[in-house]
This record gives sequence, structure tokens and C-alpha cells, in this order.
Amino acid sequence: MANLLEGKKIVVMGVASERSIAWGITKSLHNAGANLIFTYRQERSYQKLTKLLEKYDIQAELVVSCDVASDESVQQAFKEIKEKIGVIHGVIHSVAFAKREELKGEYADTSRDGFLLAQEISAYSLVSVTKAAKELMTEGGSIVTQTYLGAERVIQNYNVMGVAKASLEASMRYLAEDMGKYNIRVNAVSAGPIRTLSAKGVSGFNEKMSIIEEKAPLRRNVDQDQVGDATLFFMSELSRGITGEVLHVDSGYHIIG
Ligand code: NDP
Ligand code: N5H
Repeated sequence: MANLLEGKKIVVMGVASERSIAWGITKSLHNAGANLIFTYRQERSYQKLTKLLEKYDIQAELVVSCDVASDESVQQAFKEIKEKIGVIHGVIHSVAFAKREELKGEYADTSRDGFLLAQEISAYSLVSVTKAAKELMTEGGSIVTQTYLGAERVIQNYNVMGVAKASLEASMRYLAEDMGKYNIRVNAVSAGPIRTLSAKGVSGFNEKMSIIEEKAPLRRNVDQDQVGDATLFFMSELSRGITGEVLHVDSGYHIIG
């Protein structure tokens, strides 16, 4: 895998800590020879990212601020990437947000603003990012987002985020159709539960992990590195015939009734 992504420039969005799925992806892409550009939202994430890059001896091509809640911020980030980097070949979209109080109890209690916030940050952001990135992807390429089984089925507590992920997956398919003519593929990885900052403090997370150990065909949980390698496949030419797909990296749990 040493040179699967040699000469490829890929934007990674969503590293907040060493546990971030986006960091697992970073390691896989880096080991495959990719040149990486990073975006972050919070200053705290920027500090973390800087330390991680140093610790793992990874040279970032560029690190830019990008809050996907703002169209101007997304456009400004990709404008800066265009000016400083030029052509890019891929984007990793690994961002989501919902208010913690909406991630428990009944979905029927979801507030209008909580619903819209989850949709905006977790689903619409793939649209705005794809639109901005497309201008830099003049040699074709690959865009990968991160989703979860709660998009397909009712999973307790996932609530408003399940509906946002359903929207994200549908958006991914419509974008795959739009981008296909530019030789840009758009796909999603659906990971099983992984302990990250986002997962911290959410109700029922530990229980979800135990169920995987008990019921998934592989009887073990997945980790960031497994998601990283599946995402590497989507970024590479090995997946050149695949677009509009949701690939489950979940120890096979989604096939169990
Ligand atoms: P992390 O908490 O590590 O990452 C979440 C990221 O979202 C952070 O980097 C955060 O940046 C970013 N983010 C939130 N709001 C915004 C915003 N407005 N603009 C830009 N970035 C924003 O968690 P994960 O790695 O777990 O999450 C990554 C993705 O994986 C999400 O889409 C999540 O739904 C998905 N996923 C996670 C699973 C899990 O079990 N952990 C399972 C399946 C899917 P910052 O901190 O700087 O605000
Ligand atoms: C069924 C479950 C467990 C219950 C639901 C969890 C949903 C989590 C997703 C969202 C993204 C979590 C979230 O937005 C948390 C924030 O309200 C508070 N946290 C933060 O602000 C931290 C500091 C930052 C870094 O987080 C973000 N997002 O910016 C699902 C689990 C089994 C699997 C899972 C955890 C899925 C998923 O989508 O992440």
C-alpha cells in the first residue's frame, strides 16, 4: 500500500483528537503516500492536530480553519487551499454535530432548531463542501463521508442524528450522480461504534459496544484504523468503479436481524 496515493492531495476535515475517525483515516492515507491538507473548527482541535502531526512525524501541506456552519467559511477555506495548493484529488468529510439533549429520550421531542442544526452541520455540509471542492478537483477524485447505521434503522438515542445521517446518505447519492461526469466519486463509510470525543457522554454508547461484541459476525468492535483502511480504498484507484455506495465497517453487524 506504500504508494497507492502517491502524488495525491487530499483534504481531511474533522480531526479533534487522536481518537477521531479522521485521525485513523489520516494515518492510512499518509502511509499510502498522500499529501494531506487539514481543516479544523475549534482552536482546541488545531492545537491537538499540530501536536499529533508532530508526534506521528506527518508533514501537513496546509492547515486551514473551516466552520461548516458558514458558507463563507467553507468557500474561504477552499479558496485558500486553491491558492496555496492548487489541484486536489480527494476530501474526507468527517464532521457531525447535534445538541446533546436531542440524543436521548424520544425522537418526537426533537426541537425545530435542534433538527435544523443537526441537518446543517451533519448533512448539508457535504453539499457545500462538495460544491467548493469540485472547483479544485479538476483531475477527478474521491469524496468520502462518515455515516452510521442509525440512518437505516431506529437505534435508541441516535434520534435527530439518525435522520441527519439518512439525509447525508441520500445527499451522497445525489452528489455521486452530479459529480460522476467530472470523474469525482462520492461514497460513505458506515462505521460501528468507536469511542471518540463525539461519543463521549452520549447515552447508551457503552451498551452499543457490548451488543457488537455479542452479536456482530466478527464478535468484536471496529477501530479507527479499520475505518481508515476502508476509506483509503475509496480514495484509491482500487475503488474506481464504485460511487454512491455505503460501505459498512462494522464487523458485519448490519446483516444481523
Ligand atoms: P470527533 O469528535 O473526533 O470528530 C467530530 C468532528 O466534527 C470534530 O473534529 C469537530 O471539530 C467536527 N465538527 C463539528 N461541528 C463542526 C463544524 N460546524 N464545522 C467543522 N467541523 C465541525 O468524532 P468522530 O471521529 O466519532 O466523528 C467523525 C464522524 O464519524 C462523524 O460524522 C460521526 O457522526 C461519524 N461516526 C462516528 C461513529 C462513532 O462511533 N464514533 C460511528 C459512525 C459514524 P471541532 O471539534 O473542531 O469543532
Ligand atoms: C446510538 C448511539 C449513541 C447515542 C448517540 C450519539 C450521537 C453522536 C453524534 C454527534 C455527532 C455527537 C455530538 O454532536 C456531541 C456534541 O453534542 C457534544 N460534543 C462536542 O461538542 C465535542 C467536544 C465535539 C468534538 O464533538 C462534535 N461532534 O463536534 C450512536 C453511537 C453508538 C455511535 C456514534 C457515536 C455515532 C456518531 O455519529 O458519532
